[in-house]
Amino acid sequence: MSTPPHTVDAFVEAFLRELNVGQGVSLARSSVNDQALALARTVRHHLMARWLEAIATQRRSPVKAVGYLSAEYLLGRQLDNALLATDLLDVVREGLAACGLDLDTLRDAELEPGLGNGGLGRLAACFVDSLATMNVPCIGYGIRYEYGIFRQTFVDGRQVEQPDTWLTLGSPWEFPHPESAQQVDFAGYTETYVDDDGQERCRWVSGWHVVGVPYNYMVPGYRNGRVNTLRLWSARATKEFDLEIFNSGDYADAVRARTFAENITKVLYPEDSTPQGKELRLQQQYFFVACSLADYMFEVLPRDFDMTRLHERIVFQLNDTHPVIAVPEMMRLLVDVRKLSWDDAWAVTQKCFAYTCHTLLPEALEVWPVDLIGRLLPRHLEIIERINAEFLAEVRERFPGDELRVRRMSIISDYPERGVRMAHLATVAATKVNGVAALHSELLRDKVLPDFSEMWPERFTNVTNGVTPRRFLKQANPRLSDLVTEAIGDGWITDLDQLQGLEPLADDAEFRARFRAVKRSNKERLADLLRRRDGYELPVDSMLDVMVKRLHEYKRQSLKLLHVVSVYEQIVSGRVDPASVVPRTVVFGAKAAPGYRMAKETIHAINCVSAVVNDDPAVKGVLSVVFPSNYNVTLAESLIPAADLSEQISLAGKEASGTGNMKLALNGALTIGTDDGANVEIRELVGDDNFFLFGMLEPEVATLAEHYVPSRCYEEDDDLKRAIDLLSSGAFAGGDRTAFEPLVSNLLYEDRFMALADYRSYVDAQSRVDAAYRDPDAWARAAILNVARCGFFSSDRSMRDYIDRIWHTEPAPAGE
Ligand code: 26V
Repeated sequence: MSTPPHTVDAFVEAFLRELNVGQGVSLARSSVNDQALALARTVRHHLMARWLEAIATQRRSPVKAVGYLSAEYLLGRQLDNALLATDLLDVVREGLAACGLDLDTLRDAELEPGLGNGGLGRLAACFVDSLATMNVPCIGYGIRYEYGIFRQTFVDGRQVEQPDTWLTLGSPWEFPHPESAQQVDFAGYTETYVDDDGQERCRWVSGWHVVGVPYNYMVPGYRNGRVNTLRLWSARATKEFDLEIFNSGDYADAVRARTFAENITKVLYPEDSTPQGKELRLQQQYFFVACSLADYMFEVLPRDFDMTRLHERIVFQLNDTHPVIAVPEMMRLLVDVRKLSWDDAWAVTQKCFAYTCHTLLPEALEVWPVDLIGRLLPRHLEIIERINAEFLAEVRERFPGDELRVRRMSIISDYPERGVRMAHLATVAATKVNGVAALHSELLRDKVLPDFSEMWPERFTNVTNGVTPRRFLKQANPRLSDLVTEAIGDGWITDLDQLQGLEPLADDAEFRARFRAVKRSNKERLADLLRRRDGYELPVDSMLDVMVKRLHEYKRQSLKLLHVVSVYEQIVSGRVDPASVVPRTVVFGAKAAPGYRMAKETIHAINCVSAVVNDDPAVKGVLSVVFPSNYNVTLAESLIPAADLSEQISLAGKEASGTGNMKLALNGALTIGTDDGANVEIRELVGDDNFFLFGMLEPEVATLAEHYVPSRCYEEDDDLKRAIDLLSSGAFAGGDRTAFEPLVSNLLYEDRFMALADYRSYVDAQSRVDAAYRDPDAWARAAILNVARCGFFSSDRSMRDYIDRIWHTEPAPAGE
């Protein structure tokens, strides 16, 4: 198979053929969806030959690969990415125009695969992009959810969730491979038996099983001819299972059985950070991990591969605790199936896994009830118990007589119920454990897993997150990309440190003017979109102040809202002359977990404030608040390039890293932020003068936590008091004084994340922002320096760090 020619004529011919033969319609009678599907199929032909080559090479070559295990991949739209990787954009635009079609219309027809909740899933997508671009062999393993993250709508300002039916019109980017299906067992019991050579062994007699069908996605490297694979598993009922029940005559039961099996990959859990301990979630985790390990160990590797050398061929990266059940699964495959001794199997297993932790919130660490694991995965529970027994023996040997420590470190907790602490299991099994930003890795070592880091200090490391410059600069911000490329060439696309070459241009008045023109035109593009999409009128002359991320109390959208209410209150009360205020448009984008009450109350409050503020002539042209619904990767790609100010205002010590902070800074937004997550490194790199720091530092937070009384902040700060009083007055709720009661009481009497404690420092920092924005030239200079100094935050650099410090893999040019 060869790659088709890069010419307009060849494209048009191939596109029309896809439309006629693939979709079965003529151009004249085709719908936009027909056209979009045919276009996707035409483009993917350009990647196909390379892909097949890479897959064949992977099987032949002895080069070590990365198996990225992640329950989430937040991919975003595929078409643009494929056009970029294949350098087909101009050919396609021209070819479509020749057919009387518009590329942008077809682009908009694509529904993004939203197979993730937020940062963690998007990070996985950035990482596989970088590995392909860096020519590193990697298979991304995950779950093909039939329904991804819910579509958010607002009804009377409140969030209402709609199912995400991304597959209904067909997904041209996936390739099912039913012939490579894997069987996955559940439940039943274990028994011992004596095998052929007289050895007593254990086996698992399962209660029921399903099959996993892989769907392959192409992960193209940037113009390097490499295409890696993302393999997402979908659950089906087994044929035998079906047949048995069909034969017994109970047709309805047979159909029900099928639904039961297919439920496993039906829907992405929209919770991020508070695990619910739901059985189906554990089924999902085991399902995809069992499929993935069997796939690599028994399908990708030769059948007779010597498993004591497995670590020479693969390292599985555990993206948070979600795939950690892979550890006992690998032990089961090696000991029960491949008949290795326990010690040999454990020696290999310990070399095959590395673990990334993505949180600092204790409630986000998964603990599965022992009863549940015992019921669903009885063999795995036995294996976990043995791993734990041997591990605790090691702890007792190292720290004799320290039984408190033994209890703290145990993989199995006793309280509040017997549970398997997945983070402990991961840490015990992994070669390396990493946090996702410098501060986070430090806190992970010293506060979350201190006993472990004392025992194995060399096991702990940091890899600061990164984002792919292909999607988040080149693709999302073509105007800035062109300006940058004109100035320093296009090497930055795969070597983001080259952005440093822009530094001198920050002092060039003409370059600054052009930079400002780019920002403005990005705002106009966003204004067009929000007008069509949400009916908002975005004032393109004002400062665009952007807070986009999941809704969480620790991220403190409520603090941003208090600032908005303060500014509004000062103007309407006449204490501040609107003519003296720097015009701002505040943009929120956030989904709340459907069961997270306070998060949903916050959304409601933001929408209510927005409605009143936007409608009040007293602040017209000075303050507006927009909250487009359904923030997702596609919307991010339009919002981020237009932003002037990036809000990164989590309570210090709570945001593991953040990656939106990196995307915004890279696109020339200045950050107002706390000393938290990757903000710390952003500020170090861009410099204090080009970053608005505020708020308590992490150690201060820890100290204040011992005696924090939020209502005192309210009593002692007039502006804060006025803002909260206005919120409670009913002014934003048609006179209803109870509308925001839960939110306001929470702030006044609980405030777990200390929004009120940081209020004064935050609004003061916002005044510094206003002052800086008044000087457009100085602002542009600072924004350019942000771009120039953010090369470090490329996910290519993150991948380098993983390779050097954790995986020890090598690039392997495709086809070799
Ligand atoms: C937890 C759970 C719990 C059960 C249901 C589904 C689910 C899904 C995800 C999670 C983990 C949330 C952890 C997470 O997303 N952390 C974020 O990771 C980003 C990438 O490292 C990082 O930038 C953010 O700071 C961090 O909050």
